[in-house]
Amino acid sequence: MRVFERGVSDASDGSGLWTHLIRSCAWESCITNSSGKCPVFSVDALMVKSCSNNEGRLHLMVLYDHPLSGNCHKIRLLLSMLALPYESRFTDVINHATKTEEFGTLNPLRQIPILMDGDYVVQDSHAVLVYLAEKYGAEWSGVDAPERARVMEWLSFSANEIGNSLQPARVYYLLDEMIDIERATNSGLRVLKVLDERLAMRDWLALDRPTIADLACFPYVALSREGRLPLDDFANVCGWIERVMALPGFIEMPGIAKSAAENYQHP
Ligand SMILES: N[C@@H](CCC(=O)N[C@@H](CS)C(=O)NCC(=O)O)C(=O)O
Repeated sequence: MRVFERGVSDASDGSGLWTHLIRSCAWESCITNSSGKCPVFSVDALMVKSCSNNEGRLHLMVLYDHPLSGNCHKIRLLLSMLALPYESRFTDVINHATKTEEFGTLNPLRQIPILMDGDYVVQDSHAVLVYLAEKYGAEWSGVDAPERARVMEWLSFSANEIGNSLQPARVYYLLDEMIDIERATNSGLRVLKVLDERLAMRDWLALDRPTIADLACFPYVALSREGRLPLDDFANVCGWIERVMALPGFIEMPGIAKSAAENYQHP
């Protein structure tokens, strides 16, 4: 699978469609045009990979997104791993772009990520992961009740335990947001211990294969150093981070780069 990042400006046909496609997707069936500059997609690839609504019309999914958001990165990872095209709509959450009345009609909690699949709007990173997996890649969410329940346990862990510890600890140090940092740090250490114990005997959190449970928990664990919670004492967690990073379609975000050893300390 290849991700084309270069030649984006050359590739725009004025509608912005190509730009979005190129920015957003990992395509298997791309070819390069004669100038060697801009990727050209075969009609077949577009038909296969584009999404259709209930009337069968083709459309591009829209992700309300911010590059520094770990919650948005969960969705970016799954979209990339499923090779689904989408438009990343920059939402300046740091400067309160979600606080408007208009945004409140999309998500009354005024948070990102939000996914629009045609007219259908899904808010909350975990709900979006479930939606995308059920619709486009069922093996990512569990194929029967016991599997799905196991995946849900870890989605819940991500929303509650990680969302109330590693995520706010990071925001405290990155954005000076006032929180009870002592409590977040202590909870964060407990979270990392639980994960490390879980991963002592297994490669993936929920099942014997990667699922949305791993993608949900991944970003804020991999970013935990930014919340001054280094991973030096959590060797199993470090091994799992490497396995997630090795998955086909894995994409980086600021603070989570394959090449940057300083992202986290390997013991
Ligand atoms: N439970 C939500 C949490 C989403 C969340 O915390 N989003 C942050 C950005 S990463 C946000 O929009 N914060 C703005 C705010 O809460 O006012 C999810 O998993 O999507």
